[in-house]
Amino acid sequence: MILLQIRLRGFSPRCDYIRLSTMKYSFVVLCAVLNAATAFIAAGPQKPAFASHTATYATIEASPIETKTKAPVFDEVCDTTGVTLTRFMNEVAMLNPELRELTTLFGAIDTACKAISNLVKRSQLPSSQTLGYQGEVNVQGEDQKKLDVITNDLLKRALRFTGRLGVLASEEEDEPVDLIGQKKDENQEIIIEDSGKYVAVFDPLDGSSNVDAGIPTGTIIGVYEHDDNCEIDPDCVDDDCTEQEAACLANTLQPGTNLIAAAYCLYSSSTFLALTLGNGVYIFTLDEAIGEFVLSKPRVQIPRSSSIYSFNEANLEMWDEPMRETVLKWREGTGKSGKKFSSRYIGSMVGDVHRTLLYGGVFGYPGDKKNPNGKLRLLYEGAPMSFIMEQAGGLSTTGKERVMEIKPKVVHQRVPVIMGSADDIQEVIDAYAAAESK
Ligand code: AHM
Ligand code: MG
Repeated sequence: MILLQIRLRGFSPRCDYIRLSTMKYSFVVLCAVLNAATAFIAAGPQKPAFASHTATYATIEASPIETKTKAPVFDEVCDTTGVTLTRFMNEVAMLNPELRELTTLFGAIDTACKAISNLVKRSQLPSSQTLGYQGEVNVQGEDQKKLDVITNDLLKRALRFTGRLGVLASEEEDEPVDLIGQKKDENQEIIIEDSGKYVAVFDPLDGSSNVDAGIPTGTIIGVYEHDDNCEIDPDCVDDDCTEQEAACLANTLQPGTNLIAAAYCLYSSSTFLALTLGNGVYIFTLDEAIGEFVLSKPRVQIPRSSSIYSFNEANLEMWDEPMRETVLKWREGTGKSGKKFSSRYIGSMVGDVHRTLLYGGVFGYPGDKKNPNGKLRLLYEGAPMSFIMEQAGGLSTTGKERVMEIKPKVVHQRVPVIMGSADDIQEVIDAYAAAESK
């Protein structure tokens, strides 16, 4: 009986979202029995290896997190087509008219993620010639992969043609791109509306050093409100221009607490799109047969504690003392939970965070002696992923402060990031606080 319940919740997220309190109770029971029977036959008498993880994620309990928007509830998730991303966004827009224009933006994100997924998948074919280095170095001194450049262009185009964006900043662009300014010259075809513009920040292909080996990679996107002060007059000269450009730049330098949406796409065994609009985290899976992202894990909740950590442990000797001590305790099983932790590290933030959201645990790239601010970028890696993590009931910290509250000073600013299960991250925060008070 216990086995049946675990399987029911863990392996059938489509059906477990249906609320038992609705009048569709009998339909739910039918779904439950069918799921349980199928899972039981498939699993045989053995206890499933990940039973403890699958039993705790994607639950439907009310989340204690702060909500910014109203979230739609779907009663017929068990039907054949499921809830597509397009339908989800339409329902969000009906409930939150102020987010109506976001639907268009997410239409573009939907298309871009599908196109990038296709590119990444095809990159392994000898005829594609998209693997390897571009021969260029980006502003951060990193060698750009061909796919970094291609996916950056792809995402930029997809977003700019929505007409809903004023400025965008990307890991692969030296400076934020002012779409309004560009409209006046080489890109006449861009339609920019006078109101409702957004600022998008993104990392088009995070973890691209993995891509040649076919290891999971991802796209990270954050969306802020656009400040209308950022209109660049095409006739401006010298200081006048600099001033206007500075106003535009300020649009991208907002703390994570100002984010109105964040999303990531994970290119792995399936293509996933996870998003938050400030009211829970929803994960969609690409159904390639119909070419649609279908809601597969509504209102994901990260387990409160776990026994998995995900760091580049080769840097452990150089980490901040509190971080190093906490991880050493987790290794030995002498931390707060008394559990002996296991290590899982892909080296692709999106993949590592996705697993952390579902199984629980801690993902981090802490500061160290050589790089006190770690490696990850605040604007388009740290802040959007922290928004998603917090909306799933987790925490995200530098050790000393909440990542979401840091206001970036420059576009490519780095930040130490330690995020994951609330109890485990609290242990890290406590260790930093104890070290500080010594
Ligand atoms: P990138 O944006 O240049 O791809 O770098 C970010 C990636 C993250 O996805 C990952 O967490 C980290 O770099 C891995 O770094 P390392 O190879 O030092 O472990
Ligand atoms: Mg990156």
